[in-house]
Amino acid sequence: MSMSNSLKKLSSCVLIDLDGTLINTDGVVGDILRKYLCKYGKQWDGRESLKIVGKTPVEAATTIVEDYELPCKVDEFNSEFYPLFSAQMDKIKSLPGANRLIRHLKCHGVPVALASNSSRANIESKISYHEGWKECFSVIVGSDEVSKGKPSPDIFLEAAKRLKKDPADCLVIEDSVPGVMADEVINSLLDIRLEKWGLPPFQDWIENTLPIDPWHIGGPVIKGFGRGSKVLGIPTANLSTKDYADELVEHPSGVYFGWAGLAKRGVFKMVMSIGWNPYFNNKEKTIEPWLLHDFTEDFYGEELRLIIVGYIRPEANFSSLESLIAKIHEDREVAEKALDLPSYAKFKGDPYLTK
Ligand code: ADP
Ligand code: RBF
Ligand code: MG
Repeated sequence: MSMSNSLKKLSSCVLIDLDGTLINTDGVVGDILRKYLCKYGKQWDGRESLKIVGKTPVEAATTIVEDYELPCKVDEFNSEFYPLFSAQMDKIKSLPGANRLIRHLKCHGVPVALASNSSRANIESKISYHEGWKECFSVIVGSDEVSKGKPSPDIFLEAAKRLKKDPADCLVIEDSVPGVMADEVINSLLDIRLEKWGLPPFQDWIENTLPIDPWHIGGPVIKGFGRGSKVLGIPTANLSTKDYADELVEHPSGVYFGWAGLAKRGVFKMVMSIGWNPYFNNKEKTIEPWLLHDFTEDFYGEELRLIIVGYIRPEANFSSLESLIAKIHEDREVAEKALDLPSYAKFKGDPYLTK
């Protein structure tokens, strides 16, 4: 996810991309292609979605037909793919922070243009499944309305023109477009600080935490890498990730907090990392909750229930182990304090935690 602003000066409006930025199109596209390619005896490699999301319809189809050596023409592929895609459009979910962002901009009267490589008709269908979204965009530009799609700047220039703004006054929010330079790269929409770009700041951060829609996960505590207590002095009761594959894709990596329940031991405050732990460069996304309590024994295999109520920061890399440890202790203090606020404390009694 990147944000770019050509001169890094104050912006008065926003040009925003749709697929991969506001909605998670990959999931539905992947499901369709997995089945579709079977027909030709080919197997969909999920990583390919990186190559096609954000492309114009013709470019995306060309990539698939060529990469999989399909015995059909690009327009034949498209005439079969689009009806399947349209039938599944209602299943495309908004990305975390998308609703919050566009509603905030609308509420503060900041003009927003939706600038996407999809066709205009497809953009309109996709957003029709998200209540209140259409009204949030003053302008919509699709790739069929300009001569060249992204990474050519035509779509953005046309969007600025229709907003009656100078392109230099526009903040562009976009997931990665190859070949486009960004002024700032962020991990997810949760990390946008609009005030940096001269736009009205979000007012929903409380005491350095961002409330999220509570997320419930639970399962037996599994063995991790064996380094939490040993290397960091910070034990983390890992949960299996394969049981939450879909949720993990949906939730940005980062540091979160909430409540943790162990049926025989009680309910405890908890701060956790979800992600690849850049300092250790894990190959897989892990879920690592640190329960803020001194236990006298391990509890491997016990059912651990979590209600994740807020977000603190993106995962980071550190120049030393000491600085990683110091940051995690800072996260602990933030979480410990925030969880006493009524809006977070109220989840402590939720029966999900101990049932
Ligand atoms: P692993 O790599 O196997 O996860 P850790 O060194 O991270 O090992 O230690 C985690 C284990 O320590 C947990 O699975 C749990 O059994 C135990 N443990 C003890 N105290 C805590 C705590 N406060 N928070 C989380 N786990 C704890
Ligand atoms: N690891 C990182 O590489 N970068 C981080 O920013 C980071 N933040 C963490 C925050 C918390 C609250 C916790 C509990 C862990 C964090 N870790 C982070 C993960 C830590 O590396 C992990 O617990 C160990 O790798 C043990 O498996
Ligand atoms: Mg652990």
